[in-house]
Amino acid sequence: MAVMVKHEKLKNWVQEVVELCRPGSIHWCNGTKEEYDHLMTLMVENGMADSLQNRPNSFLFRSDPSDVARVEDRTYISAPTQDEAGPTNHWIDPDELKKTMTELYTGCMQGRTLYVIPFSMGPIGSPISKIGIELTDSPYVVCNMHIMTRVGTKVLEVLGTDGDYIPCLHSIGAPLAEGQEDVPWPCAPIEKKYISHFPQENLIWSFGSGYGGNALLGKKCLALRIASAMAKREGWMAEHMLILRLTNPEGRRFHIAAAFPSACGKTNLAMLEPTIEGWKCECIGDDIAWMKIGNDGRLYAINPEAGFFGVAPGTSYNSNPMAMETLKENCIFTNCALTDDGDIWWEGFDGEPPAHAIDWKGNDWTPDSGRPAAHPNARFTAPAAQCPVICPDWEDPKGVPIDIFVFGGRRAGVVPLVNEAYNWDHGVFLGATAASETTAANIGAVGNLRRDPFAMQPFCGYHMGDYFQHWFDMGDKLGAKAPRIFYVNWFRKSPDGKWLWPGFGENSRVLKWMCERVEGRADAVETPTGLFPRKVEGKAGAVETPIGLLPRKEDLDLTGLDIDNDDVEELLRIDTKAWQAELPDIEKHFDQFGRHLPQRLKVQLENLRKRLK
Ligand code: OXD
Ligand code: MN
Repeated sequence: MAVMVKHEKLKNWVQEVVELCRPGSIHWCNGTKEEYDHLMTLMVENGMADSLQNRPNSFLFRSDPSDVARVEDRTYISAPTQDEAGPTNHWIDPDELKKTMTELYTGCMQGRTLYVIPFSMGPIGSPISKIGIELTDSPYVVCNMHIMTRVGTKVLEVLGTDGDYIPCLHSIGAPLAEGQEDVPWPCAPIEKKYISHFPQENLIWSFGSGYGGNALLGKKCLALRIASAMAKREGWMAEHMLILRLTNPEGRRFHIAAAFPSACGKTNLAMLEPTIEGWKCECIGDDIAWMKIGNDGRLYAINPEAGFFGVAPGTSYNSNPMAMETLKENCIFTNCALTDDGDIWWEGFDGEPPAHAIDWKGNDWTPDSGRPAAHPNARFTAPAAQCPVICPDWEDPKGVPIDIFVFGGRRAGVVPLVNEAYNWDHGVFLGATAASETTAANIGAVGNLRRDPFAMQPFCGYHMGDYFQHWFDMGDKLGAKAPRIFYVNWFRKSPDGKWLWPGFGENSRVLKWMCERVEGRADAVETPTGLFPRKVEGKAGAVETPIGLLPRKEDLDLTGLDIDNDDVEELLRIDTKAWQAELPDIEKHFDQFGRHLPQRLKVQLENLRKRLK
């Protein structure tokens, strides 16, 4: 053991896991480049990874075809009672789940190395940060954790002899018998996969999958599911949100935190290049925000991660040039295609498709193959510090003050380009009723509409009804200093299936309207009058509609944008009948929360019903 460990509890836990999982050896990770290079060399030699000849210090992995995404059906919030986990989470009694998983863990690391990864979510030593220790038998996980979190001996120093940490146990669930040949991506079959959370104990047990969201336990498991439960107990917020800073031509800064479901463009928005004159955007994070109320009463956010684990297909110099620049070197690619000149490729990449490639399953591929070369949920893992538009304050331990919350999802119809909530309670209603078409980020059907409240449906570590109440409680504490709340839909289509809004950098036009609404704060309406449409004066105008405040065409800066007038009208049109048709579904959605549904959400639903009459 090269590292001196003075923390008795940690040493004992590692010893217990060694006795249970019986690894061939133990490695305490120090987080150095040498460690990363050594493990990558090992994986390339063992045939688990390809070293990319045309991308410096970058590697391509192909997963087992069954292990390509998060497995929500096998993900558990094992609170003491099912009522505490709520209707949106899978639940198994903690004792029963531990018994089942202990059997699975028994001897599961045979023939493999157990890696001990000390990591910090958030800058090491920041008052908002948390320390985790992941024990894993996957060197792929170690290398990804090097990029996605702050790994190293420094973390153990901060922990000292008795500091708090979140224990995260992970195994790919594929012991290697003596002499048995390994496979490039060992994992367990689906029925043996368990991604388990014990929020009462701040404990994570993951078994059987090597895929990022199931295996890099700092991310979804710690920074969202366990952290959301801690945040509820301790009075802060852990959200599935990107964080960005927009600076207007006068130099005023606005900080925006936006929640969209997985694979709905958070990374693209976080690295936005504004198309409007004089506006600048800087990225602070692309997936998770931890927020606490500061001494001045405002809400401060940090990005607990250190890298981006983004969806590769669709990423290009056209859709996200800053991501493409970030990916130039030092990256890990998973389930992308390999070109003949030793680089990666995916659907939606710039330029012509290669004439020949090796697809994500390792087979020959040509554009005529009739199947995608990269898996739709192929991913890149990239150091955030490499992003050309990373904000200089992205690692500021005290965080950045949030001015605006944005919710949204992927909806081909009904939901307009943007609307503003009338007030905090209405904003919580918008978040609580958010709906989106499902994507390839989870194993399951793609394109089905589902309610995904606050984009947290797969990530909330306790009862979603209580989570809604937590939002109200935070709003009450923040009072007049609470961020303003907006809802967007970049994905509206015409009846013939054409995107109505160009998206990407052009989304800056919508963000500009939001910032101007915030600047004109004194003129904002507090409660709907029911007399609509009524112009609300402010720096940027808005009209009251049954669903919220909408910009008129003239309120949006569309200078230089080639867009049909009819399309803009359609993007801002409220179809009262279509909205009335949403009501029964919202009611059904709310009903599942039973006595946990805050009364204030019922009031909001009734208000919407009245406004739609
Ligand atoms: C992610 C996800 O990986 O949300 O960020 O699935
Ligand atoms: Mn995510």
